[in-house]
Amino acid sequence: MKTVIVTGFEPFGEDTLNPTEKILAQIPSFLFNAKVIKLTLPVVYEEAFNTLQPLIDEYQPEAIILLGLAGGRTHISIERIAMNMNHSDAPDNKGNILKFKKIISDGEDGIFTNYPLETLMDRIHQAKLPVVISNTAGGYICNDIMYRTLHYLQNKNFKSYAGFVHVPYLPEQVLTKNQPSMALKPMIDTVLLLINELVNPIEPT
Ligand code: PCA
Repeated sequence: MKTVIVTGFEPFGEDTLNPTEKILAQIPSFLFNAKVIKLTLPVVYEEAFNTLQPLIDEYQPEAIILLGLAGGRTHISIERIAMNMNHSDAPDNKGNILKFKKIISDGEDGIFTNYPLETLMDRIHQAKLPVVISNTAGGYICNDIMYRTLHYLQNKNFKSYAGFVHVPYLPEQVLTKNQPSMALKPMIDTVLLLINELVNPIEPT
């Protein structure tokens, strides 16, 4: 049976919940002929990837879908590229603040997701889901794990699809803040669609 790994993150910074944990709770453990491994990761540089890596080795999954919160964004966004740089004012959940710090000292500057973005975006928009492509995953933990994951797969010559999806705040997170939000349902629908498309790809018409 094919396997998909879907990861979310614990809350971080001033936010007491992370929508990605709620998404994971709603994704079945078997669907579309695939086993779905769900994992919540610590918001800590490098540790997030180190938690994921044994599962990549164990399952050599068909696809890896990394989810994170990007508070302030209006749309669900699929990240095109991870950069080889940790740089953020925000401390991680262990208090580390990293700036101007390469993730892998001899790694390439950037690594593109290997998702078939054009086909995926067609399917997503046919399903009327508000998803865009983003050209930056930021300089914090989400970019860190996306870069490390893609770099690891390349080094190991594993053929898994891997990419990162940022989601906006949930409505309950912006009750007193003037920030955009999105209901949980379209987030879940997007992840389900991604699982299906990546595990059972249909040739583009
Ligand atoms: N979002 C953060 C880290 C954890 C999360 O959900 C980010 O965008 O880097």
